[in-house]
Amino acid sequence: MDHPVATPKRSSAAGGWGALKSCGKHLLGSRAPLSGARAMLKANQPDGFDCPGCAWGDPAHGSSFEFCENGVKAVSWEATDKRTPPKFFAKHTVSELRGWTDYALEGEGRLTHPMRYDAASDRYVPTTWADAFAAIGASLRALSSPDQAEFYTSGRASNEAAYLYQLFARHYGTNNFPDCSNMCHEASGVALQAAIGIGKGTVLLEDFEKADAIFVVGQNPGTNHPRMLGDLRKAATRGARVVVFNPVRERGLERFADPQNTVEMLRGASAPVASHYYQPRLGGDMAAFRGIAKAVFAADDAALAAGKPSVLDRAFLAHHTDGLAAYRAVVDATTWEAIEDQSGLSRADIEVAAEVYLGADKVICTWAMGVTQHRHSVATVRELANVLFLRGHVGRPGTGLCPVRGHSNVQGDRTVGINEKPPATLLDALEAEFGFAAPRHHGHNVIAAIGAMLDGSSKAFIGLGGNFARATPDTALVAKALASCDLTVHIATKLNHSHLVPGRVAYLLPCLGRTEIDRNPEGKIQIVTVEDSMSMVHGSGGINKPASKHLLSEIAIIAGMAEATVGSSKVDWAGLAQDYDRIRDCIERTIPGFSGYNVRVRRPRGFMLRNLAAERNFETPTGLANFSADRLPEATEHQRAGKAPGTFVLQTFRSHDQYNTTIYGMDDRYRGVYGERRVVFAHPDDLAEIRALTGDRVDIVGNHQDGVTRVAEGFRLVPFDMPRGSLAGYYPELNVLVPLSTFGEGSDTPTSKSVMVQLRAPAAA
Ligand SMILES: Nc1nc2c(c(=O)[nH]1)N[C@H]1C(S)=C(S)[C@@H](COP(=O)(O)OP(=O)(O)OC[C@H]3O[C@@H](n4cnc5c(=O)[nH]c(N)nc54)[C@H](O)[C@@H]3O)O[C@H]1N2
Ligand SMILES: Nc1nc2c(c(=O)[nH]1)N[C@H]1C(S)=C(S)[C@@H](COP(=O)(O)OP(=O)(O)OC[C@H]3O[C@@H](n4cnc5c(=O)[nH]c(N)nc54)[C@H](O)[C@@H]3O)O[C@H]1N2
Ligand SMILES: [Mo]
Repeated sequence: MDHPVATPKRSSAAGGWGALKSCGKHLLGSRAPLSGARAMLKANQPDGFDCPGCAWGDPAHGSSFEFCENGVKAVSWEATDKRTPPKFFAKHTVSELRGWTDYALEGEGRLTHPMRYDAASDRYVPTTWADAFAAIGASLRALSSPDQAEFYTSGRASNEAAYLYQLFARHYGTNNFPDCSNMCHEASGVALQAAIGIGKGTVLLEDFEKADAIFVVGQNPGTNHPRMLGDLRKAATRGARVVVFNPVRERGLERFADPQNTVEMLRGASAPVASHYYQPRLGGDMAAFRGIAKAVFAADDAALAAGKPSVLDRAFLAHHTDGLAAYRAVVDATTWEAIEDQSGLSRADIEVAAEVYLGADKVICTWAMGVTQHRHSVATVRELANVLFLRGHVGRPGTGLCPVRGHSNVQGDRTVGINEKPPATLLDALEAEFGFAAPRHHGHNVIAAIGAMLDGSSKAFIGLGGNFARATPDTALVAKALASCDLTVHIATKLNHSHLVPGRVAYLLPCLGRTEIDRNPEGKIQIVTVEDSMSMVHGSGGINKPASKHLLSEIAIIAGMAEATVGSSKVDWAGLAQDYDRIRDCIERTIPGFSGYNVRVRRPRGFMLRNLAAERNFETPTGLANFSADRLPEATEHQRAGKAPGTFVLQTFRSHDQYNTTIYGMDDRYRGVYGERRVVFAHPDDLAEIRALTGDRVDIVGNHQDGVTRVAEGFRLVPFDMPRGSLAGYYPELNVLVPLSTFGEGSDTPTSKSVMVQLRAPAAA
């Protein structure tokens, strides 16, 4: 029995002419139409750079230009000809700049000179690279323990930069590696490691061409992984079922017009993507998938009772998995009533999803932040894996688990050692290769790093990219944490709010972006490498002229800081920075899977890191894929909010015009919002009630009962197709409401998708 999606009322599909128009606007708006357009032609090409937009894989065949509106925005953002030179900083004090929006700060363009914060004038002033490195080295050496320093990584850093960075920090003596991944897919890594013995997905891009059903859970690919939408659409067109779980009706998942398809563009046609669209409550996915499992077990019991073959993959379950009996017991013990209440979906609807699952020979399940940013995210990802195990949908063509990564190299950074809990094998390998004693005790993740800065036990923060102050919860507290440091260092391409809460000694170090040519002192062009969501490692070389002649590569900056801090007796930092092939050789000798790195990475599509789980070789302690047997949470935030009158649960997501804390523009075209970001989406019936009490604008007030007052003021209410009792709005503006005190069990990820709030009328102006 099918359950087709109703034709959306909004007239136009995602993609299409709107996307093309928007691209033109962004290329022109960045005032770099030529270099931006030329750069776009080289994005994700064998001889070009890896698109900094997202971590979706590249097609195996053809070098056809893969069009992506948001890739254009990411590239033109970097290839802008606007600059933020020293004279800009001479004009504006840091206190004044703190009053600017994220949009306005980055709108000033690329940073051009290394800058030092001068407290007396409250300004950043130009400095030299040599002075900056010397001062940073001196400050780090002055700390009483290396564990007083935090080494943050944002997931855009290349394998080479990330490897050198972890080498520097470990040589210096700490495993403090807070990482954007702690706020992102940490739950996926933790859950998959336990379930299948590797914290990564098992799917290749080719599998999307073979799957019969693709479950897309808690993800908005139309905005955040537009190239994935093309693959989903192709699958839908050849008849595969695309089953969406998302509380919000996201237009890109409903219909998509492919901007690369001329006929479609001229006809104004578009194709449906989702065959089934379920709108669970926030945090209701574990319950929904538990319901699918319940229906699958019931179907199996019925088949066996009728003397028919089992609907489960009994051979896979017997030879490759552990824990089925305990899982079955916990599924049996979970009532339909609990499942319906927590998921917000009816038993009948869930049974339809189970029929799709049972009717498919090959199933893929993808997910992203809608799954990973809750308290019970690890248990939820395990439940997705449980359900796929039942019919052997791991390690077979056309099947698998697919956490869709965020930053373009967040997966690679982990692979090469950005990990606060490093395995002993990595530390042993580093010691054998370089001859220093690597620290053995675990370090800080994001939540721990913030806590340590706040209580004074950490005194230095180094940021390899990113925007720590805006990406993390409780914005004001994190700003206080950074400002209380003895040393803050930010390696960045554009100015952001993290740079405006300087420590006692503070440096802002501008680096080359991925689109720019990186030459070593002898003039040789260097390439870096990245790993995508499908474990493919490939090269990336810039083609644009650097934004300023004073820029250094991230690698050169890390090498400079390292040499000034720990000296060169064990590691030849300058030599490594001079030729990245040498860094790759070190990676090859110390990290498994990189044999022949320098040769293989120069092949057109790079190479795939061996993923044993994809071969049904599960490196868990049991040597088997492990079922989990977690109970559903007692109550999700949505359920708790439902019981407290006037309380809502808020999710913070991305608009179509942003890249994390980088705001490209004020529109969210697919959701019909233009010219503003201070909006909050609500169900029309809730909206009517709220409006009656508050009017059109509201203040959103945190309701976490942890003693902290949190308010986001003056948000306009927008009606949207989503479950009652929930709200949605944009990150990073709403991070003032996300509490540091609530985080994922086993993942420590802030619960950005289930924030308890109340609404009130704005205080009269
Ligand atoms: N253009 C662009 N591309 C990006 C980024 C960007 O900001 N801009 N960011 C990059 C990064 S770092 C990441 S991690 C990814 C993020 O990619 P996504 O995970 O797609 O990012 P979000 O915008 O947070 O969207 C979350 C989606 O999950 C849904 N959701 C929220 N809560 C729940 C829930 O409880 N259950 C279910 N089933 N759904 C839920 C929301 O309605 C929304 O559609 O994108 C990457 N790519
Ligand atoms: N409430 C809420 N909070 C969230 C999320 C959410 O969904 N809701 N999502 C979380 C997620 S998934 C993530 S990944 C984090 C993101 O957290 P981060 O990775 O810390 O943040 P970004 O906004 O991606 O970082 C943008 C900055 O990176 C710098 N930059 C850009 N390109 C380069 C480069 O090539 N090199 C260097 N060195 N710097 C560069 C620029 O200065 C830019 O200002 O935020 C998390 N925070
Ligand atoms: Mo992310």
